[in-house]
Amino acid sequence: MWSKLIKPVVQISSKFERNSRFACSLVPGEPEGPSVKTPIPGPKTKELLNKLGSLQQCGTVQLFANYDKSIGNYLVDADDNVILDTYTQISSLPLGYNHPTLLKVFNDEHNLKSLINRPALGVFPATDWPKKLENILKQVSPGLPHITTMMCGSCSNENAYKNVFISYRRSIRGENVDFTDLEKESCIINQPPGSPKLSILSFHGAFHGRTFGALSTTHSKPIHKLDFPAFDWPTAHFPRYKYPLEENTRENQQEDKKCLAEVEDLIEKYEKKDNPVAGVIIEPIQSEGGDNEASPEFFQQLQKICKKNCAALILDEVQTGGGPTGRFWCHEYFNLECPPDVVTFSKKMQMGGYFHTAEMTPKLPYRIFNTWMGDPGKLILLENIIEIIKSQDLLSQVQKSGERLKCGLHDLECEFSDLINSVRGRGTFLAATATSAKLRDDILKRLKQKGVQTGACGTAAFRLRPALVFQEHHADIFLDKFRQVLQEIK
Ligand code: PSZ
Repeated sequence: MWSKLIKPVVQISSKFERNSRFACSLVPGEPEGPSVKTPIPGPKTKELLNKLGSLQQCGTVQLFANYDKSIGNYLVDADDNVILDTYTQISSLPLGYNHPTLLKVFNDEHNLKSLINRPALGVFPATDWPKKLENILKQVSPGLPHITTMMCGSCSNENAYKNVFISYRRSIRGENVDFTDLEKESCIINQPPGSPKLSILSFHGAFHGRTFGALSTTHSKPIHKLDFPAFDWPTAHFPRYKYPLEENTRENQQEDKKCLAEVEDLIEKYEKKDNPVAGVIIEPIQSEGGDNEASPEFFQQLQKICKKNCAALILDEVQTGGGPTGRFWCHEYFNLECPPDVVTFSKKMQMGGYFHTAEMTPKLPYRIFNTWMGDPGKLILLENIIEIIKSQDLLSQVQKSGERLKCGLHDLECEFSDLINSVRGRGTFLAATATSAKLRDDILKRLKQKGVQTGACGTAAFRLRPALVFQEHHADIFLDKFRQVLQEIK
């Protein structure tokens, strides 16, 4: 549906494609490549780390950025190091830094006023809000008619679960049956029947956020979860494939079957425990957990299991959504027989939220609600981002750059098979596994010193999450630096 909307406008000529050093950038003003002047973190970043450290825990800060100087695919740090950014703010920056169109968006007075008069959207939306939802978000909907806007990815999943529980309980209670007095009294003190025992099934290795409900479905690292009470909700195994996929089809199909059988078993077990599964949440590519893929057939079967058991299927497209896989939504690759019940988004979409079926819409107001419920300023940015994705045919660009990157990574995994393996992913949403966690960390550190920012995921994997304006010549720079690093380590 989405792909039909796109008309190629910007074509890089084949001459440029062949000699990518001279290729023109989609974001004007980009440097020719990275340049590193100091060790990273450099002296200015260290000074700032000291200052920030006196105010808060800042052990996760890698560097301080100069967002005035950063441009396109290049992040400039406090020490003026120019870094090719293939990680883009944890995959949340669709057009790179300081895109000329986005820089001008708030010169428009109406847009500026939408930005500074931030409404409580559930109560006082602006006159143009329905039109904006229709023209911007509905336009990219994966076939789902209703939209709930939210703040971040965790908050979108969290509210999607509540939405799923509301509709599950309605289906049990009956369409127009009112709440009982006992329900109203018991929910206030967290007791059934008002606060019922219901569960969301999720997968080992999943990441769905850090807020309280979402955290019970996050299973990627102990550091996210230690010390926090959690729901007794079922956790199934996500397929773990052998690579290369083409050479391990039978084994990987067996893996799908095993994981799907476990989902069915858990649904039955939790039904018997009086904690029925109202919904199943899954990432199209498990991201934080190590960029683990599952086949279209796996997702098709999972949808069937959900339908059979009256559990809603929630696809978490927070990290995969907005184009990095080469389709606007990653689950477009899965040929599902109908859209999932809920699709959650954030990151590249700038604002959080979820698309859902009409049946999923609560009958009563004020059940899914908070102060801001999104941000019109972010939707204005998204409007412009979507325009650029279409006019510059960025989904095709992602596919082309992704192919270049993946081919190059395959070459490197052959040449350095003692160091890296299991190259995988779609579009530029790519990853590979290092032979140990220590080696992976070393690779990322060395890449940084050569002016390339990448990300880690899972126990020993690293991932690429460039912007949609990442082109073939950027891929060549990345592959060249990566090759140098592997050569040094070998
Ligand atoms: O450590 C962290 O908190 C990180 S590192 C990457 C993320 C979080 N990703 C966020 C994320 C996600 O990848 C998926 C698939 N679902 C939900 C979330 C949560 O989004 P935020 O961080 O916006 O709450």
